[in-house]
Amino acid sequence: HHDERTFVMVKPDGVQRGLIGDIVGRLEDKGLKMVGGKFMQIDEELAHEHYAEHEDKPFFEGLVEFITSGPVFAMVWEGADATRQVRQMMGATDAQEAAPGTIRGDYGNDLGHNLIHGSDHEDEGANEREIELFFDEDELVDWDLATTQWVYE
Ligand code: YYY
Ligand code: MG
Repeated sequence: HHDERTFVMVKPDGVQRGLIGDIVGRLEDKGLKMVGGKFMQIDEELAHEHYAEHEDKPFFEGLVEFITSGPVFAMVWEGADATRQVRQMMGATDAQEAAPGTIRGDYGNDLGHNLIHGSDHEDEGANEREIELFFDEDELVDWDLATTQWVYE
């Protein structure tokens, strides 16, 4: 199946630094297919819901402040094993530790300002939950990407 969907977001630092195009380009180059995209501002309530798992962590307040500090580009991408593939392309959470060649490793140099969010592949159903939180069903586009037959056997 090439149809696993995952939630991806260019965070406010990535938007401010003009990296939307680069990040989208990397996912396109991988052969993944965008099926939804929304340039938007996250409010306090959505931030709390999205990062609910981190509610009790000491960095939570700063995380909410950062993610609501400017516009983000929220997306849904589709492909084989998409959630884990995107996580691999993102690199480690701390951009200082992320390997060169990953998005965080190539563009970031900080733990909090790490440019991109992707659903956690180790958290069962996180992808579907996050997609539902950010997108209505009618905002997702069912379409055939012409190159898919050349990306997958
Ligand atoms: O999924 P991922 O973004 O890689 O990391 P999470 O552990 O889910 O943490 C979410 C977010 O919180 C992370 O991208 C940066 C920030 N954060 C932080 O500021 N300080 C930490 N010690 C851990 C995470
Ligand atoms: Mg996470």
